[in-house]
Parts: sequence; C-alpha cells; structure tokens
Amino acid sequence: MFVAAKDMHYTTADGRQVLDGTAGLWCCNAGHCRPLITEAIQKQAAELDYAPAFQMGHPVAFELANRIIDIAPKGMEHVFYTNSGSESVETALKIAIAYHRARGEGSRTRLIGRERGYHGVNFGGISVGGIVNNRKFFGSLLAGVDHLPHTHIPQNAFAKGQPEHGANLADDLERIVALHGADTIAAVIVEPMAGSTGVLLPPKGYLEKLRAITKKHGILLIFDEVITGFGRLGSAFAAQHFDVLPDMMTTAKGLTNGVIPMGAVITTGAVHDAFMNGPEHMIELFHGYTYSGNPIAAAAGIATLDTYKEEGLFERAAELAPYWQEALHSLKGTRNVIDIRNMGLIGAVELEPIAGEPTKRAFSAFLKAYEKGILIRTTGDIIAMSPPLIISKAEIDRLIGTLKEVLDTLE
Ligand code: PXG
Repeated sequence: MFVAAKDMHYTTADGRQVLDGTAGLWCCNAGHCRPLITEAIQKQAAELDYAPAFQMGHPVAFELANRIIDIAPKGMEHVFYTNSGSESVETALKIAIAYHRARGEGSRTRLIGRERGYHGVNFGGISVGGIVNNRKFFGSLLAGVDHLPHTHIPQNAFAKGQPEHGANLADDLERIVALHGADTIAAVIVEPMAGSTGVLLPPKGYLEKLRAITKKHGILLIFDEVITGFGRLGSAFAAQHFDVLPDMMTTAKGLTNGVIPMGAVITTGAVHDAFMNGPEHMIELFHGYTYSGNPIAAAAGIATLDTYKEEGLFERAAELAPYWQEALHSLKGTRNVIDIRNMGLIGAVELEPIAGEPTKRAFSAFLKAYEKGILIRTTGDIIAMSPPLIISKAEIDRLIGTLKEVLDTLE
C-alpha cells in the first residue's frame, strides 16, 4: 500500500521508501507530486472547474491542444480529448471507420490489430488487442477484426535496442488484404513498441513496412502511443523516434503525468478535414465524453508539458538510454534470465518460467523487490521497468543492482 510519493519514490503505509521503477503504471514520466502540476490543478480548480465539452469550450483545452501539436510529429494537426487510453483507442477506431464513410468509402469497416497487442479494456480495444485473458471472458467482441502476428521472435534474444530480425512480419498485412480486399479495411492499430505484454520491440524496418503497405492500400495506420508517448523512448512520441508518421496516435498516461485521467487522439489534418464538409450547424462526429477536455485535466496537461520542457526530460531520457541499456544488459548471465530487451527508458528482463507454474517466478521477484525497496512490474514471467525520466544514474544502479540481488536469491 502506498500512502505518499515524491519524485522518484513512493512511501509505503509502514513508512518505507520504495524506488519507482515503473513510473506508476508507465505514466508518471516526470516523477511524483511535481510542484508545477500540483499548483496548476489547485489554481484551475478554483477558477473554472468545468465547462461543457459539447457546443461550449474553454481556452485551457485549446491551449493544451496547441501545446500537444507543437511537440507532435509534423503532419499531426488536431486533438480529440478522452479520459483514458482505452477511450483514446475506441475514439481512434471510430474515427477511422467514420473517416472512410465520410469520404464515400463506407465499406471500409474492418480493423486490424496484432497478437500480444494491448489497447485497453473496452470492447474495441480488446477486439483489436491480442491478449487471450482480456478477450475470452467477454463474448464475441467486435466483428470484422483480424490480427497481425506479434514481433517477438527468438532470433532477437538479448538484442540491444531495436532488433534486426522480423521486418517481414509486417508482410502478413498483404495476406489479410488479399483475403478480405483492401476496400473492406479501415485501419491497422499497433503499439509502435508493445509495452504491457512484456516490451516487444519493432524489428528494424517493420514499422516502415507497415506504413508502406497501409498507404498503398488506403488503410489508416494508428499508433497506440499510450505508453510510448511523452518521452519514454527519448522523443516526444515513438513516431518521431522511428521516423514513421501514422494517421492517428492514441495517447493518455504521460499526458498529465498520470495525475488526472486524460487521453488524447492526435490526427493528421487529412483525417480531421474529411469530417469538415457539412453545414456549420451540424455535428461532424457523433462522439465525445462529458469530461473531454476537462479544465482541471487540461491545466494538469499544460503543467506536465511545461515540466517536461523546462527540465528537458525527453532529451534526458535519450541521454540516459545508453547507460540504462548497459545496466540492464549487465543482468545477462544472471540465474533464470533468458532474454533482456530495452529501448529508451524501457527495459524487460524475461525469466525462464518454473515448469508447470508460469508467472510464479516473476511474481516472487516482484514481491521480493518490493521488500527490498524497488517497484518493478511483471507480466507473465517478464519483468518490465519504465522509471520516471528524472531517474539518476545512481538510481539506475540501485534499481538494477537490487534486481540482481533479488534474481540471485530466487528459486
Ligand atoms: N493502450 C496502451 C498501449 C496501453 O498500454 C491502454 C491503451 C489503456 O489505457 P487506460 O488508460 O485505459 O488504462 C494502455 C494501458 C501494465 C498496464 O501492467 C498497462 C496499461 C494499463 C494497466 C496496466 O502493463 N496500459
């Protein structure tokens, strides 16, 4: 149980300090309880607490949208607010289908996701997502969804940064196009780097191929940047890190440093403009939330972007990435470690599962790590880490050093 947090540390109910190796749930990129954000929320709550998101507006939401576009890849021009990553995904999928219809291609309704993808927990997201337990309990899901194969292949074990093998996995999209016809497919959605299912990296050339094939067939490409957005890979967005421009990006988490629920779908001008051809009094897109662009969330967003900028945190993540990489890979050879993966300030250490008891070894590591004062995250038998971008080299040493001690004592 956590009762307080400051910068790189949580305080537990029994008064211990725990080093945050996960930025909460991949979201507190600037660390905890940062003053600019706290003050902005307090001030905004006292000034304009709420303004309707339908028909009405308020300047803070527009200011934040402009600030997001300032740091987004060139070509990204518009922002649609949501309240979470899951809502961003639903919104982007709906925009994709409605976009084609608005342009007279209403037959384009199919959505393509990827195995081991995570796109939140609403119906669209679990349908395009590729996690069996998030899908199998919930009926027939969305119709008209296909999946690309995931990109996690054994040849890439212990690769540092972006792996060499597997760009050809993107070619599977051609198979799906041949099966259904391009004119039935609205969009492909992928995480540029899959976080939740254990840090699965895109092989060199893979995203470029996906972009080329989607473009060739008039299919929209959506990058789910809920984890990779806001500095995690050392650029504002993964789209910049990989230099591949999608048609839409879904974001949340780091947008407000995790402090207040808020998400945003960022689109190109072309996607936005397709909806802007009706009469002035008509609604362009029948979609939106009560809390879209909530003033307090928007104020938190601006203060978060200010903090990232003033402290140069995206650049800092890029600068620290090589140190982080070497620290992580120093765990190679540690008992039960069968793979290590990294990119930006993200890392994964995969453990050999205990025979017949999958997930148990990593979960024991999680518990022991917590006892020893570090917070890590596990998914299956994979340990995932994504510290706040304010982490110091000494704290990286402590995080990885403590993890090594934990792994050495595990069964
Ligand atoms: N897309 C991606 C890529 C995500 O990582 C979502 C969408 C959904 O966001 P919301 O805000 O609706 O949770 C996510 C969320 C984990 C973990 O343990 C990861 C997420 C959420 C909870 C746990 O890795 N990612």
